[in-house]
Amino acid sequence: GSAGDWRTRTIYQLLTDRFATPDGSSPTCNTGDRKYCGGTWKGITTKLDYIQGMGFDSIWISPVVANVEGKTAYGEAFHGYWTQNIDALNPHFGTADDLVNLSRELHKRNMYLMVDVVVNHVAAPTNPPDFSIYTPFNQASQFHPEVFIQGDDYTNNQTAVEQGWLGDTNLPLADINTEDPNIVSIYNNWISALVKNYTIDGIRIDTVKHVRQDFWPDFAKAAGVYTVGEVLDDKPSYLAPYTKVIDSVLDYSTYFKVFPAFSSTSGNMSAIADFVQQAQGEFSNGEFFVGSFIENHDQPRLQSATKDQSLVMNAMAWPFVQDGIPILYYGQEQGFAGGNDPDNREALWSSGYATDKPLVQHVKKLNAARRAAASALPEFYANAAKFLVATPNTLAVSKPPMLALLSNSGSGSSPQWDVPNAGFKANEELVDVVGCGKVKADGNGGVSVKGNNGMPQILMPSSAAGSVCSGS
Ligand code: ABC
Ligand code: CA
Repeated sequence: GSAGDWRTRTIYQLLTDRFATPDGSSPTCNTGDRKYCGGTWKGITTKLDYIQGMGFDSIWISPVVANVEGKTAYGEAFHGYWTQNIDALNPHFGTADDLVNLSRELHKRNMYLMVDVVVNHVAAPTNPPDFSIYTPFNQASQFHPEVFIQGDDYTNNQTAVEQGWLGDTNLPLADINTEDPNIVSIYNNWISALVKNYTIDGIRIDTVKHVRQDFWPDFAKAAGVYTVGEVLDDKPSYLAPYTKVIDSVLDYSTYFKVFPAFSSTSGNMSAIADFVQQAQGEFSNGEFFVGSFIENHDQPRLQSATKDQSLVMNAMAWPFVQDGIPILYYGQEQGFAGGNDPDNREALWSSGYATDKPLVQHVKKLNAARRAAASALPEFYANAAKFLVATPNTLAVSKPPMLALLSNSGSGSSPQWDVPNAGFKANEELVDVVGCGKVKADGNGGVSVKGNNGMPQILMPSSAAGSVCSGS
């Protein structure tokens, strides 16, 4: 799929090792052990109903290539980011047939497959690395010299960020010489074949800021599908240039405002508006193709910071009411609360894949709301979100026909949103697709709403809400 094809989609991010076992068993998985727990591509294939049932039409899976084996200083390579051989698949996740089959089963359901890819480095269980173990890069000359990226390099030495090594002396991530034209062409051929062999619809690219920017356009072209890159930084101005060399980026700059805004009742929500507006101005397609998220496998889960369900429900609504492509990290819907890596990588089978939980139902509504909005008004995806109210404790985000009313004032509170020019028709009947209550626009198409128990509201004309509130 192209970036345009992905814009109408919503993504469920999962860690292949932690999502589902092939036989439906539920082995013990202690995240602290950092070991393979038994999830596979076949396991994912058997659980597509669960994902689709929440309204997602795309999944993002862990890197698929063969990783270093055995126990390293940081455990086993269950997450898939410790490449050893780019020409072989990770046998812990299944066979080539299993991956082809997953892709095929997704496509039968009109779902998309996004695969995570790493080109920046390989992982070295020993220091110095034994370069002969890697395929196809098996010579020291194909790597940058071993110099680790240091703390302030991140802010003042971009060359070090690109040519220095990630990891540490316990487990170096040997940095590939992506300046070498032969290596560039090997990678371009590799990504092109990978996408074709497994009919991949989009790629999530790891460590994008650690490779020179002008490496990326040809790589993205060789992939030929939507490319969304991980540039782990909190400044829109740092992310912006990368939106010009690949389709888009994971929206880390907004994330760094969204997470604290909803982590406590004293968070600052107006900071979200400031950063989103900056990104709308500076990114090459505004915020339209960014991957928008609240959690991922590198960051602590929201419920490690707050257990207040109204804050959690407000935060979860955010990716669904803005311009980018919503991404939900598996397990958030089950209330998982792990902190930093590796605690945030729980096995989903421990939840029993229950679908009657409030957060599962919430996600289902959010997906349905987005779809209803777009079917009522096809320009929905192309209309840039506007902030009609932005205070430390309230936001009103307009993305017609949706008006999202978010707050972080917490359970038990009654947030108030006064939105004089909300853009509705005079006296129009509106429905809040989260709580399914009714609201009436005033004579100028504005609304004045008092919230209940700190919950978010997503207003739409009743005529646009379709069956979102008539179902379960
Ligand atoms: C392992 C252990 C960890 C242990 C670590 C030392 O080693 O599991 O417990 O703490 C993979 C695995 C990890 C593993 C690493 C290293 O490999 O998943 O479990 O950690 O062996 C991507 C992936 C990530 C993956 C890799 C490596 C890269 O999403 O899952 O990790 O393939 C940097 C990279 C970023 C990378 C991230 C983990 O490290 O840039 O691509 N993620 C600053 C820097 C960032 C840096 C970040 C964390 O610190 O600027 O570049 O990310 O080190 C904001 C600032 C940011 C700042 C953040 C923290 O604060 O704007 O700049 O980020 O305000
Ligand atoms: Ca590099």
